[in-house]
Amino acid sequence: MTEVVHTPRVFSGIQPSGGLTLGNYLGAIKRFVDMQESGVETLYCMVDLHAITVWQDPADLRHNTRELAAGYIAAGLDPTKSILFNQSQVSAHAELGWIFNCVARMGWMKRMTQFKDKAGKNAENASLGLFGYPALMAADILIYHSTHVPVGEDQKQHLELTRDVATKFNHDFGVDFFPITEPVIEGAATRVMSLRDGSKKMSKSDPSDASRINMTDDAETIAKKIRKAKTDPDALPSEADGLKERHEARNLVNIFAALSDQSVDAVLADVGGKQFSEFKPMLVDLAVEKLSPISTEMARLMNDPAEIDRILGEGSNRARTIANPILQKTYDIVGMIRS
Ligand code: AQP
Repeated sequence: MTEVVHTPRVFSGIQPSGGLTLGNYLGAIKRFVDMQESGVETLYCMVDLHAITVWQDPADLRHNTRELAAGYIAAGLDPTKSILFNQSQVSAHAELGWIFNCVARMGWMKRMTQFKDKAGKNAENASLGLFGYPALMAADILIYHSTHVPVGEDQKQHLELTRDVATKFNHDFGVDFFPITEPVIEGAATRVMSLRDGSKKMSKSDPSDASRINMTDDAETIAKKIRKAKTDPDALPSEADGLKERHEARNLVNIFAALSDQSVDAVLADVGGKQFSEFKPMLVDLAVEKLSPISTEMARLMNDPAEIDRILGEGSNRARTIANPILQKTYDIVGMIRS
């Protein structure tokens, strides 16, 4: 069998399951913009079908989907350069998701740490959708024959499963159809941690608002949250090695590095020896400088929800033109009659 060479194509998505956080911005959206600007074909999705794997109030879901779209655009994603759309408008995701439910194995799903974290102690009461989440995620990616997926560190295991699904499908049907996708996990902030607990990921669904910076927070709120962020009593080290056992300190330095587009080493060369009483105000100034224009633009865009819906509709049309032929070919490979 000759190996098919797939044209580079980037796909990624974020759940409209709450407001955007600094973790989503640094771990995902900022990287999305970099890839858009590199000139490769890029598709970015609001994964609303994933969001409903846990309960979402319908009015909140609509609002959060539009706000996420506004966040994408305000952060630099350009609907004329990237295809921006919401997942449920392109039914091929759900259709391929079903086929992948039949390819993926129960044992693979049971190993997913995100399911264990999100289902918690009451796994029996979790939705079937939450359990099967990674199969739909594999479909999101592979329905476009995507070759690269920029994500935060927490999605690494799901990306490995996507590769397993593609490999098994290709093997089971004796084809070289789906690409083996590369995760792109890069930058100083691939895992932004909670401001209240350096061992926990910053998350939009954390019950404590003080644990995260929301992309809609105003300057005063950002300043208050950073001032109150948990730290330790020591001065900052001059080298990254000195942050190894200092989770909270490392987190703030990583955030500083990512926001200022510097390496951690470069930041520490500058701030090594400073106390947090000096470093935190520097971080506040930087965060406000970088995030305020985004939140202001998000608010402006949210004043015109019809325009956001129009952009998502147009993006969905463009996404369907790529996805539908791949879905038809998949049905054909599987043996479904298409008359
Ligand atoms: N703390 C984080 N640091 C770096 N990257 C992060 N991402 C999320 N949190 C961080 C990245 O953002 C993208 C979208 O994530 P998602 O919304 O689809 O789901 P998630 O990873 O489960 O994010 P949240 O904020 O924790 O959402 P909830 O609370 O609803 O579960 C992914 O690329 C992710 O890596």
